[in-house]
Amino acid sequence: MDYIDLNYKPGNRDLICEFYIKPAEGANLTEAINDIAGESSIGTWTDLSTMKLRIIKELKPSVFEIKDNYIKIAYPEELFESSNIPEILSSVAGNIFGMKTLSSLRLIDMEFSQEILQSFKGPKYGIDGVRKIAGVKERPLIGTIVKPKLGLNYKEHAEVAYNSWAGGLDIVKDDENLTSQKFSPFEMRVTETMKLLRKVEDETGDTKIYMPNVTAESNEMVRRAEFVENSGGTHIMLDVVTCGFSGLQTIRDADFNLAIHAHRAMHAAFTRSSDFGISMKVLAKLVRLIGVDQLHIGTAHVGKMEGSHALVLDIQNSITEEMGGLKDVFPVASGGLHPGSMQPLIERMGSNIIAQFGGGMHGHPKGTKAGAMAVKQAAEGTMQGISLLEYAKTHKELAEALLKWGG
Ligand code: CAP
Ligand code: MG
Repeated sequence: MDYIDLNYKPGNRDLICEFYIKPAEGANLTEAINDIAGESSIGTWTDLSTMKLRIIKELKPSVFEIKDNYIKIAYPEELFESSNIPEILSSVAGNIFGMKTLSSLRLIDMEFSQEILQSFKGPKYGIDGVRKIAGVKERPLIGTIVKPKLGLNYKEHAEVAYNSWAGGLDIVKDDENLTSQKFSPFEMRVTETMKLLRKVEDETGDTKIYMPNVTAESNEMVRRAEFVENSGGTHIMLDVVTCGFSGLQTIRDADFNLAIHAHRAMHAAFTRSSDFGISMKVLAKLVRLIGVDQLHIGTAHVGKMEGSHALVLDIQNSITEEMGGLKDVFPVASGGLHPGSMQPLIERMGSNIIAQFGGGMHGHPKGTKAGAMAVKQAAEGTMQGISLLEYAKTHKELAEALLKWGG
């Protein structure tokens, strides 16, 4: 069947997908394009005696744009169960990646139809809502990840968190692979850490945020989120790729009074390759649609993870620009950051971000609290437009950090 119709004008009842496609040896582009459009909708490898004109008329997608190896396909929304991300992805990001007629296929962008957009809750808080919880208007929110990633018992964990908040940080989060291991059972860690959070709030008068990692089987995630809410928490974090879109939607639809911090561990298994995969931008739009309030998007090449400045800004736009009336999502920069990274980071990503420092804080020569002070000082200096070297002349913790990691 031929799905190419360059005169088709998509409307708001179409789900639009943009693909990068390269035909395999011996296959031509038109054949490969039609294979994708068919396999991701109503077709298969041969014609069907059971096909009906009605199905072709109502459900056939249109390949309406072909520019070199980039194509856009408009899928009628009736093809999908609008509130079901797993089904939508099983269509437009399913079998097609395995087809022999392709040597490359990347799903690089997705625009949702009106009905699909209206089928999801989207972020509950968004950037403004998280800033309101934190009581921070302008500057970046500054946070840390308790390190080492694994192994601290729950009391040691809580103590590292206390020192991080006492040194001036807004946020402490669990690492992506810390959940409820024997050395740090979830409820005991949350209880102890929340106790010290309240202590440091009393001592400083500042609002502090703890993001426990609830990643687990879906029912267990609901139970853990409920425990955090009952413990007076304001946030949870979860690993959206490893816990899956259904798990995320179960938590979002439970509608806890908890902002959701989305870690993206494992994303690079399919976002990074230039041959086959799904872009981080598509992943970002999907989790915004389902409803997260904060999302890791990279450090625009300032830190340790791949992801160019242009790529990260494109993702940052896709989670903050208008999208069907959904709230925006707080961009999170994390990975290999230290106080000396603050200036280039804000120059590249702006100050409406959450910046997280793990090793680049707990590795400070004078320890965690000094590391937190150095991060806070770096943020203050940067927001005042003062160079970090200059600001370090009167802020020794920052000076010690710059000496160790540079600026
Ligand atoms: C950072 C981190 C984060 C990564 C995630 C880690 O620690 O906690 O998980 O930043 O990467 O485990 O590496 P460091 P991304 O500050 O010590 O590097 O944000 O790109 O998803
Ligand atoms: Mg981590």
